[in-house]
Amino acid sequence: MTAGDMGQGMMGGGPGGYGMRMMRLAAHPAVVPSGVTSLRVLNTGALTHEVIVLPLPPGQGIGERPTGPHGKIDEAGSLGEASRSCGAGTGDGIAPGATAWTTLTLPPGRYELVCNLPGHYMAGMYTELDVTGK
Ligand SMILES: [Cu+2]
Repeated sequence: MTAGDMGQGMMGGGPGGYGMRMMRLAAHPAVVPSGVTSLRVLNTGALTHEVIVLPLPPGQGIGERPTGPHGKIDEAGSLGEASRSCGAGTGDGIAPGATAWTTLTLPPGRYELVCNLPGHYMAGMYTELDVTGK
């Protein structure tokens, strides 16, 4: 999957002003079988990003989580995180051009992959990953 943003050319708009949907996450593939999944994230953007895996509650769509005063969502219940440049698991964020990875065991269900750096979720950094039964 990839985590991207539009690069320096699009950074105007004042403090925190990234605008809507100028950052994105894309999962390839977006549907995987249950069991052990290796998540590999390439940061194609100009900013540092991360990817956190959260279960998607029934009836809830991606992008619907409320953001707090710091522009972050509640990441309680996270099942895994890839945020270490050129490494596995949790780190200080994925530098531009770097790859991060993590290995998860996911039961069937719907998941939301998010970047929870301040303001990034609001800017569109979320995508759905569906896990199917065998
Ligand atoms: Cu981000």
